[in-house]
Amino acid sequence: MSGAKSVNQQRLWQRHADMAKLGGTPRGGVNRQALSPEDAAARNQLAGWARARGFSVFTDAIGNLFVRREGTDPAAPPVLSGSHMDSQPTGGRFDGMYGVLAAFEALEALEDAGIKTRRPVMAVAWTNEEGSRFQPGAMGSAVFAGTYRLDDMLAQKDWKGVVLKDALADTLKAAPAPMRDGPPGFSVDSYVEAHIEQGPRLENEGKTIGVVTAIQGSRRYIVTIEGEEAHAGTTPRAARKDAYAAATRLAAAMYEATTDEADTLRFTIGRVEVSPGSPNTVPGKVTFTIDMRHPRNEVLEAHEAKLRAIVAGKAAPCPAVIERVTNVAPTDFDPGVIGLVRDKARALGLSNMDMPSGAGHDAMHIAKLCPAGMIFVPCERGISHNEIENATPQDLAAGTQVLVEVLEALANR
Ligand code: HGY
Ligand code: MN
Ligand code: MN
Repeated sequence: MSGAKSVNQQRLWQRHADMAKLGGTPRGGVNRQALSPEDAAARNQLAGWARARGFSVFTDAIGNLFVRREGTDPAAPPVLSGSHMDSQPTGGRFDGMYGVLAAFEALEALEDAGIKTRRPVMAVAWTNEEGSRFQPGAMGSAVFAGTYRLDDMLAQKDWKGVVLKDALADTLKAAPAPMRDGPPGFSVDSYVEAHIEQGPRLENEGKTIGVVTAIQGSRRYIVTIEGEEAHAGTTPRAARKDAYAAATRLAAAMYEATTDEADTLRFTIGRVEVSPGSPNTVPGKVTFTIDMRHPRNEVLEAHEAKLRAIVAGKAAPCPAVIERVTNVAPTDFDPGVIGLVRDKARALGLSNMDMPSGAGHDAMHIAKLCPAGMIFVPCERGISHNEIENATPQDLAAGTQVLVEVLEALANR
């Protein structure tokens, strides 16, 4: 029996429904933020399913959760597949979770088909991919790849001041798993991540499988503007150091400076904090986040210079600083893995197309360690990072069939 034929569409769909209850929102989405009780519940759920199948489960010092199916050569570097279970605050039930459940379904399908692989095959749920609670995002995979230092990440705080180290300790206490000794990271033969596209191209072109060739570059910043609290009724405009007025000048200039004809540059101000946040006090401090993306690093570089010039020139009379929090270069995936994904999709008679990824994924860090690639499936109207995110059981199963065939080929080469 082939691995693909053992993919169980109903089981996979039901697992999504079970996981969507953990952090489920009234509109049918999920709010399962990194290292929250909901995240811990998802970890326990996955570990419980894994143990019931006789797979081994372990975690590492940044909380990445691994499920291992043994190979005939246990010392061989494993083939790894997975994604993330943390979500945006108003997230969908498929972003990240599909990649984790597809990887787990692949392990189950190999088991059900009685397929032996030389290399172990592993599923992984990376810690804090979204970076919406704790920055930076794709944290667990980046620490695993040696891009970010573990201690630096443990010291990160969320918007309420909670230290990541404490949130991680609480999570691992609520979702206990054997801890792998030593710093995160081990030798991996290859990595393949399944994910919903989070864009409309597959649906528009009527294709089932996205053969992902690359991920665009992404940079994240925090702008901090210092004003001076003052009375809203008595303080003349000429005497004000209004941090929010300065923020609006900066933001307006930045939107202008990042509006490109081809509409390929992505510029987002997603979070703004105004303090003290009182209606009748002139804001004394404003911070806002910037998320900027483009397929070419030199374009990001050039636009970063523009942002810095705007902050330096348009915030007066309020001093302002811009700090770069992340800088992930564009990722090109391994031609061998790309070819394997395309060949297996074809062999399964699934329509497919090569495409880059607009969204960031854990694969961008793991691609630094080993040959890596991604498999996309469509999501309804390309909507994601939204509670109405949707996908079909058929497409999820199709992507998983390609995944299990690719993993088996990689594990036996
Ligand atoms: O932001 C991203 O691209 C990813 O969905 N976290
Ligand atoms: Mn994701
Ligand atoms: Mn996401």
